[in-house]
Amino acid sequence: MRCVFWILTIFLVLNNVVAFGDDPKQAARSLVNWGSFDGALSDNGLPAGWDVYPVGSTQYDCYTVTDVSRSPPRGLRVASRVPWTRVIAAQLPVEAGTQQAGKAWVRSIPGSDCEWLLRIDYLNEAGVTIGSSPTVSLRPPQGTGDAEWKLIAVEGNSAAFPQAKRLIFVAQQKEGGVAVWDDFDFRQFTASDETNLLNNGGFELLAGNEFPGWRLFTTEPVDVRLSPIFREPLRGWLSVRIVGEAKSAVLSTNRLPIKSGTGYRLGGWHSAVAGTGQFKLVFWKEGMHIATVRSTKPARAEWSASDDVVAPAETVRDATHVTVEYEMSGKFDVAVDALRLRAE
Ligand SMILES: [Ca+2]
Repeated sequence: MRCVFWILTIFLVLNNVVAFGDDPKQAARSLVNWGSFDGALSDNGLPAGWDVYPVGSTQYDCYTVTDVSRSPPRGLRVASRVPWTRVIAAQLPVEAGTQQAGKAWVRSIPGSDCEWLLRIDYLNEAGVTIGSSPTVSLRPPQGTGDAEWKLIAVEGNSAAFPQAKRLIFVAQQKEGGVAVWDDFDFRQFTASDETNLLNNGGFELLAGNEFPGWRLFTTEPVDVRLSPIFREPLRGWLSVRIVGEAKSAVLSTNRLPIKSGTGYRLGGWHSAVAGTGQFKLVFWKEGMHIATVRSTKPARAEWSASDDVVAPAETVRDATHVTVEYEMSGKFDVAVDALRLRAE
């Protein structure tokens, strides 16, 4: 039995090393045609393969400009006077067993009131949308004249929609907004078959500096900042970096409902430029704290994995909810990625 366990463990470790070292998404090229608008444009003023909806409407402007762009020479200026202007950046066949990741940069033209959405839609043979990835939305503070470039990122999994034959990568802009978009990117790659009870455990959904599904708590109003980083040890584009100083700062999910009679295991990757942090599972019965399980592996300078946060079923049998947390204290500059929560 023990022998089988070790063989399985070694297999899993080797398998992970191969998977992490050979990230198909890193190798694949973007499936968006001229995502930075530096190639040939077709009759609709956009690169081939791009579309804008509602078709034929005069209630929006959508054209490339050279005076504002994130990567010169061009960006895509969109002014929406319909409830939503939809820009389709890519439309392609979807293969079974694939995951997708899309991202785009956007900035508002000061004085306009913007709201943006990014999403992947999955279509059946007849071209009807049968499902979507989580939608990531971003709304810069109104009237601030905030003209900083912001990144929006989204990911989807075609396994959720077995009938899907095609997909579209969609950016939407709300009525009243005037903005410039640039550097669209979309990749399709072999899906991971690992189960994960966490949404956005890999920090691949991003709206500016906010990671949907995650919140940062600190004991005092000090400067603790979240930001995306592209130093990428694992599958995907993004990791979260947390920099600051506090007696205690906690990056946490919302309370996730759990099943009674089940144990849980949390895994994740982290690294620290300064200070350190640790993974935690915190169990709740309704609003009451029941138990906390912590990792014993602090973050080090280089990325390292932790898979030691284990809550046996008997310890948490009364719990109704769990929060997945990453806790820091003192002065810290840490990065976290690839959190995975499993029932066992
Ligand atoms: Ca990631």
